[in-house]
Amino acid sequence: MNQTEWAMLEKRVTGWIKEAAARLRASLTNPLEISEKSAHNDLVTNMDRSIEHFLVGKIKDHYPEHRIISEEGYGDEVTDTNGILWLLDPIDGTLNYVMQKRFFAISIGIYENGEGRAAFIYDVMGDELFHCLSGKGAYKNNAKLEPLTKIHIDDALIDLSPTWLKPNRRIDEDVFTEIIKRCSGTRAYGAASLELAYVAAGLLDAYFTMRLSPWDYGAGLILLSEVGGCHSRADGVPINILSKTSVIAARPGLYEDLIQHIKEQVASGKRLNEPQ
Ligand code: 2AM
Ligand code: CA
Ligand code: CA
Ligand code: CA
Repeated sequence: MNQTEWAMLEKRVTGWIKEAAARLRASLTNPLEISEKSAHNDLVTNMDRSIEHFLVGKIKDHYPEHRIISEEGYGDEVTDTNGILWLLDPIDGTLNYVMQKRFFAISIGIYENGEGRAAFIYDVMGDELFHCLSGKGAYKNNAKLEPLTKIHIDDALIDLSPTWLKPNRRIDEDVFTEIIKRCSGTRAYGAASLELAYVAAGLLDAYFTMRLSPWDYGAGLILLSEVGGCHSRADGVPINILSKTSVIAARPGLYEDLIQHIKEQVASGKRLNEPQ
């Protein structure tokens, strides 16, 4: 697609997201149909499905040749990154949507032949849209995000998703003890796309989680790259955007320090396995 077409896409997608968000806000006053997926805290609602159905319909109407990977099953079977690929999460942070009625997002990342092109992460209740067209700067609503600068690990605010403490974790639980003791503070917001957007916006310094899917991180990684942030799997290997993976994302400098720490832990015999 040429520049004009990307600019048109940016307008369209922003409109679709705002329309979907209005439906989500309205839904909070109605009873939800909630069911469990893989675990008691892995939920899906009628609204996850209905918002995905709405957005996939819009994408297919306007871009029939593009392919979609999405969480709730309205997307395509995709096994390669050729052409234009949308990574779509209709509600990122479903547990927050159900329990907290806030801190959930619509997340859309768009890749062309495996390269990030556009990202949209909308905090529905906070009314904050983090977005970028790659190479054109990243924005939080109308404010341009600054390039990320280096900081020392002792001054870092680090978001650690507790997936690294779960019974099926693939990492030894003391891998991060030293980091947690040293850093400025830890957080866990429970919506991966927003946590990545917060790193991009300099509101968090790093984010670490042991298990995400393409629709969780697709947009966030593009946004982060746009402001000079770094990301990879926990072992430092680049993320394959078709895979379930651990994700470490951080400011430059801090990223290298965290990877170095993990590598030292693994060298001393600690366990670190990728999700299957
Ligand atoms: P979701 O709400 O779209 O499922 C917090 O748990 C973060 O991890 C959310 O962004 C959530 O996305 C994501 N996540 C990924 N896999 C998950 C799983 N199996 N159970 C719960 N959350 C999951
Ligand atoms: Ca889910
Ligand atoms: Ca998600
Ligand atoms: Ca979801």
